[in-house]
Amino acid sequence: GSSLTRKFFSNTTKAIVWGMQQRAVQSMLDFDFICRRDEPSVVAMVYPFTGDHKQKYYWGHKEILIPVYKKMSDAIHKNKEVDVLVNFASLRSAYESTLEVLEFPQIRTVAIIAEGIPENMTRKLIFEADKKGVAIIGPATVGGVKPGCFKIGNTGGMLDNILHSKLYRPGSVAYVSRSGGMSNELNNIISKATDGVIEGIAIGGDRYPGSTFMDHILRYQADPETKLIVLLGEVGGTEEYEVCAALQDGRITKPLVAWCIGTCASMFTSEVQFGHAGSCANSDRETATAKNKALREARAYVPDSFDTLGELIHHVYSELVKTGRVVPKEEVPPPTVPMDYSWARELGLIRKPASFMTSICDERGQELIYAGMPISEVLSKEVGIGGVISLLWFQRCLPSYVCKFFEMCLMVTADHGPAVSGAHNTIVCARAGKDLVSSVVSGLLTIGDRFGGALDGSARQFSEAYDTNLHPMEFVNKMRKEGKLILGIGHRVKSINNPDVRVKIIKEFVLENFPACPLLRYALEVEKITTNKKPNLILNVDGVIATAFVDMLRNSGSFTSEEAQEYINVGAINSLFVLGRSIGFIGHYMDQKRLKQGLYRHPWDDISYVIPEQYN
Ligand code: Q5B
Repeated sequence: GSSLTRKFFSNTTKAIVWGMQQRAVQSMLDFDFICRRDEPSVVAMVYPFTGDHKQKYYWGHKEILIPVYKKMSDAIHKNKEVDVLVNFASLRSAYESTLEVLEFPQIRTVAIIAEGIPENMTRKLIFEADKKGVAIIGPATVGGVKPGCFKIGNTGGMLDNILHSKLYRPGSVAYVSRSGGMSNELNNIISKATDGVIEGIAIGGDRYPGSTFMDHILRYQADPETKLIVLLGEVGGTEEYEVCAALQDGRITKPLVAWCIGTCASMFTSEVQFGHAGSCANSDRETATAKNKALREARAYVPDSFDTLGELIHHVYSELVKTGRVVPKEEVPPPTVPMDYSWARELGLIRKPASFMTSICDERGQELIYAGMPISEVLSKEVGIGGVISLLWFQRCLPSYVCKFFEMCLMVTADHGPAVSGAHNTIVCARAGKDLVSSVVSGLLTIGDRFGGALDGSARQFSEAYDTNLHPMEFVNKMRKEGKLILGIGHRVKSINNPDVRVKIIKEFVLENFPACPLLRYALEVEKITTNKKPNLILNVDGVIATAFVDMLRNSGSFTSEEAQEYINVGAINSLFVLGRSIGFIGHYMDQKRLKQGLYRHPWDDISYVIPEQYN
């Protein structure tokens, strides 16, 4: 590894992050903010799989944009002040991206997060970096932290952890560990036992770390602000013996507290490979116990176990304070960083009225739920389309005769030929080259009081007349007096001489199966009067469905009278025709496309031109 004694990070360090690591970048920016840095430490990201663009991050309360570059060279050339790369590339691309960045002399420190990079490749990277005097932290590490200055990626964990370990301001204790997870524990232990961490590096768990314990310990030795050094070694490797040598030959003079984890390895009868690639003792010398013994003999402060590491650090630190070598600084509270909304909500700290409410369908769980019924049950109970309608439109399971009624209505209204307003529009639209949705919508938009959408008005008119005890004749006369058409009455082509079979089918089913159908019976009385005047003034398909629908709402026992009225008021009665006829419109769209019909133009001989003759 490189023996660089320079400072790696300051409170003006600027870095580039390789990889789309939005959480890590936000965590670095939040750290910067609580450290009271003037500017964010991350100035750019590199991600070769998208084009150049910008990403939004928080800087305290504000939102800022950080550019993402496709090419490393662009990121580096546009940010001359950057000297650190935090490389989140995967084990497959970490080698190449690190080699690439070593071509740019402005980059002085590279943190490699990936675990599992082949050892021969890591060694090549170390060789190249050494030649160029570039420091490498990692691979297989979370990185490191310099309180008050800079944080690599996810080091230190969540913000509350960072605040708890007071990493927002420097202390006087520097540490080096292999493990990233244990570095978090050290942040905690050191913050409790002393005035806090001044710098902490996790060199990573690989057999060939880019920088070594010694590299960092010698940096800490050279830094006048560092008063106490903590080393957390582990089973495997022999580097701790170099630390012993440096303690003995005077290269390390600052107090050094050390512990090697993995002493439990001796309890196993066979050789133990711990989690890190490098944590396996290949000889007695590499065991944690042997290394702890050597460190103790070399004048390091070594506790009896990891459990008392904090006490020992506190003891050594207290001596430094007593002798005046450490003068604890006054605590200044860090600025607050607003908590992320989603996190605060998860912790139950905040609530907010939802801007959206829904009461029919829940797709968040493993299984889609229609009004309380899981979709598997919808299918296993064979509730049919009618059952799905009762769940999604009315939030309840309606009796099976009602579901059957819905399905029959959909079937009889599904289509009534190409000549009716809606189908005609769909066909013209499809022939103009439009898509399915546009063509179907064009047809649906014709549904209204005159064509197919007379159900709502019909339900209203008939129920109002019935509820106010108007005799059918009085109702017909009243409507005529007011110059209003009775909605649900009359048809262009159907009449008593050419009865509408659809009406007959629905009427017979309803009369037979509904517990009561006073409104339909009332409408049939009205029909007797209107057909007496003109044979085409029959109760039409809209009228029969509308009055039966109201009878269902009022007499099925599934709705209160208020609920029944609500559906009439909100215009829900057209629903069955709208849904049914959509089937036909889709059919007409497909048919026109299948028949390869060209653009429709209405023939002139079918248009009567009645232009005012202004100049006569
Ligand atoms: N008169 C449907 O009229 C139609 C009267 C009436 C009192 C009435 C007309 C009407 C109400 C709306 C309605 C749904 C325009 C129809 C449907 C789906 C469809 C369509 C399809 C499918 C037909 C002649 C004389 C006049 C009028 C009087 C007419 N209707 N009086 N109440 N309701 N109905 N729409 O034949 O004295 O001579 O001046 O608006 O329910 O859309 O297949 O085509 O599945 O796609 O053009 O079935 O009834 O009759 O307007 O020339 O009137 O009867 O006042 O009296 P017509 P008009 P007068 S189903």
